[in-house]
Amino acid sequence: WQGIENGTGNTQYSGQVTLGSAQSGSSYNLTDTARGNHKTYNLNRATSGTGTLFSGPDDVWGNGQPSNLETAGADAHYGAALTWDYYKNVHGRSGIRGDGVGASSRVHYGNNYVNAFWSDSCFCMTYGDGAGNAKPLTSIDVAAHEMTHGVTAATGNMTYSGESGGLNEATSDIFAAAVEFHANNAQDVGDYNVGEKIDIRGNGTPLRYMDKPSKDGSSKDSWYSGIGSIDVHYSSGVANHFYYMLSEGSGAKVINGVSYDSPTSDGLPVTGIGRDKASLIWFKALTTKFTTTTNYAAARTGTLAAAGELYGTTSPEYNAVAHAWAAVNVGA
Ligand code: ASN
Ligand code: ZN
Repeated sequence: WQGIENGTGNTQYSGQVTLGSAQSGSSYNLTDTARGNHKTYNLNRATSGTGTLFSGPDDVWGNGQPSNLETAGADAHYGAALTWDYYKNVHGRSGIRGDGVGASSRVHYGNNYVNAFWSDSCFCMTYGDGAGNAKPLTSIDVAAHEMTHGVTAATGNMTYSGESGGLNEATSDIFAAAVEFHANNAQDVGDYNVGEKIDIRGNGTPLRYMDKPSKDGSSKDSWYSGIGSIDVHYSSGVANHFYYMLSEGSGAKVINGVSYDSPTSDGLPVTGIGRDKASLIWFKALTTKFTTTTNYAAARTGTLAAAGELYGTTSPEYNAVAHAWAAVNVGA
C-alpha cells in the first residue's frame, strides 16, 4: 500500500517546506504522487546508475545543512515540485512532456562536481555537491533551469549549438527566473540572476545576469553576426536580455531588493509588459513556433507571432516584443 503523504523538507536554500512523499509499509520515500510520481534518488557519489530512492522511517527530510545527505534531496525534490507547479498552473502543462509523467532527480553526483544537468535518456536531473566555496547545485533556479531543458527537448528542441543553442540555454534561464518568482519563497526570492545561491565563482557573484548579461565577463548583451560561434551559455545572453527587457523595460530598477540596470543597443527606451505576459509569449513561441533550427531572427518572428495570437498585432504587447528585440540588436 502506498499512500500520499506530505513530508517536511528542511532545505539548504528554501527553509522548511512541504514535500510530496509516499508511504510504503512503515517507511516513507521521496515519491511525489501528486506530481507524476517524481522521485528523488541519492547517487552517493556515483556517476552512473539510479542510486537509491530517498527513504526512511520518518517523513522529515534533511536538516538544512549540506552534511546531512537528505538535505540536497529535499532541495532537489522541492525545486522539481515548484517547476512542475509552475508549468501546470501558469501554462497548463502537466509535466515536462505534458503527459502527466514525472521525471526524477539524482543528487550527490560524483566528487566535487560543480554542475547540474538534464538528461533525456534517464528523463532526470542530476546535481553535484559543489566544491570549495561552490555550494550544492540544488537551488530553485538551477532545478528549474535543468528541468526546462527537458521541456525544450519535448517542444521546440532547439539544437544545442550555434544560435539555436543560445536560445535553448536562454529558455532554461528564462523559466528558471519565472519559476523562482512564481514560487515566492521567502528565503529564495525571485530575481533575474541565475545561480546566485551557489556562489559558483567563490566571490559571491551569480553565474549569470539577465538585465545585463555581459556583467559575467563572457555573455553577450546584444546580437552580432558570429554570435553563433560562442558557447551557448554566453550566446544565450541576447535572449535573456530580451526577456528581461520585455518584462521590466529599460532603465534602473530594484525588484525584491535586487538592483538592475538594463542597457539598450539602439538607445531607445523600452516599456516592459511584466514578467507574466513575457513568459506566456516565450512559452507559446517555444511550444508552437520554435524548431531545431530557430536562430535569433526566427525567434523574433516566432515571439512576434505568439504575441500577435495572444494579444493582437496592434497591441502594446506586440509592439513591446518588437522594441525589446531592437534593444538587443535583433532587427527586422
Ligand atoms: N548546467 C549546464 C546546463 O544546463 C550543463 C550543461 O552545460 N549542459 O546548461
Ligand atoms: Zn542549461
